[in-house]
Amino acid sequence: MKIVLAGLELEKVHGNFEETKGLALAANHEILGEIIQKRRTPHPATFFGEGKLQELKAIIQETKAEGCMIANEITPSQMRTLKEMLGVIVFDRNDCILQIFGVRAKTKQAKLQVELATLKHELPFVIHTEQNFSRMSGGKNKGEGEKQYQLDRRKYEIRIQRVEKQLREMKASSATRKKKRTSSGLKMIALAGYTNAGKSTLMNQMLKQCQKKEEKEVFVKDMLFATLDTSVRRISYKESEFLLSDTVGFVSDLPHELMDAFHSTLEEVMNADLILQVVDESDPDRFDHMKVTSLTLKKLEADNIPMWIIHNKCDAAEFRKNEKDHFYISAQSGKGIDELLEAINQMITKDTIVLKLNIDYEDQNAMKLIYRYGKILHQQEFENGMEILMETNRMNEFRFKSYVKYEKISQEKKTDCENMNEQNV
Ligand SMILES: Nc1nc2c(ncn2[C@@H]2O[C@H](COP(=O)(O)OP(=O)(O)OP(=O)(O)O)[C@@H](O)[C@H]2O)c(=O)[nH]1
Ligand SMILES: [Mg+2]
Repeated sequence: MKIVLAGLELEKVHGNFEETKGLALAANHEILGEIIQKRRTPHPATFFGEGKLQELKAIIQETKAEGCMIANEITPSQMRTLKEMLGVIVFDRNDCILQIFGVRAKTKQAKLQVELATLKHELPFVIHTEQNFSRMSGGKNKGEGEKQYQLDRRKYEIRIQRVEKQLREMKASSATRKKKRTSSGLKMIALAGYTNAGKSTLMNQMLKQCQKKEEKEVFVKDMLFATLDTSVRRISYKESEFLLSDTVGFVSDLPHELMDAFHSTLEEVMNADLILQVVDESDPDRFDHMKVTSLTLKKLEADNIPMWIIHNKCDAAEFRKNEKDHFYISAQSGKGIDELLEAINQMITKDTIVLKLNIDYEDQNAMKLIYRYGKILHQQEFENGMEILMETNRMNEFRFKSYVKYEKISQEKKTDCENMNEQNV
């Protein structure tokens, strides 16, 4: 749609204007004109001040724009007033994000999540119209018009309930899948970060470097919100095996209806053992984007999960700085990925525990497991079986729970046991 982009620069800035322009373009709008007003607070009725509104109207007429996008978030009554005064389609930043998500959603779940967010976003506008109509008719006998508005609201409410039910059913089946993954005992590493930072490219590059050809690549494109679902892949690198998840990217002030609707998609991030925050190092606004990511993670209550910063697109950026838990890579060319994989391997393998196992001599299965996943520190033979002191990675603990009686030993005891071993030798 051909639009004029109009925004208020408030004390509390909603995103930045450049980012909003990016959103308008991502929703396939053509920006014919731009206008910004500085104001402490929005005008309660018309959002912009009187003079600016006249200016905006003139630009719309001059450029023959079909619509006006407001770079901020506006109330239902401001929306109605602006529509009447400007005589064109009016939508705000949240509508624009919903439009993008609407076009990008491919899977059934993503489509339903976007539909739910859109319905919930539009419902207050429908209610406002209904109330406004009721006020105008002075609450007398309900006319045809008012009945129609009531029917509209009812339609919204019924549809919301249906979509919520379908999503609940889908969530139940994805919970079973997730349970299976969790019971695999593997560490979950989640890619997170601003949209278009290169999360999906990084996932594909890690799969490529680990030669997991059977694992499907994920979709990559130079556009905002290319990914709207969560994909999880199993990656093996040296002694380590872990799960990597790629999910929807963040943008400032994501509409809360979208955050709610995408909650289950974002659960992989919320349940991760480690978050890799991908940052587009070539983007001058990357520091703002990092703040957005931190805020979003906080909203998801995922801000206490360990996080490494992955500075991506280093092929297109100039500076390079070395900081702890920071990595400098090019997901596209593969540069720096081996260092990242090595660090992950280190993190996973150093997480060891010591188990004391009592095993029957006949239990061949247990011995196979011990040789495959553990390192024997001490072994003592008794009449009915063996007592084995074994070191293994924490993620393998579950394998032994179901097969043999075990007892977890502290690190100090491990040292005792090593001494004991040395004496035995
Ligand atoms: N120059 C350069 N471009 C890259 C690099 N990594 C990714 N890109 C490009 O950046 C764009 C976005 O990449 P994606 O992997 O789709 O980004 P994303 O973070 O998954 O984006 P969303 O799914 O939209 O949130 C694509 O055009 C990639 O080719 C890199 O290391 N260098
Ligand atoms: Mg992506």
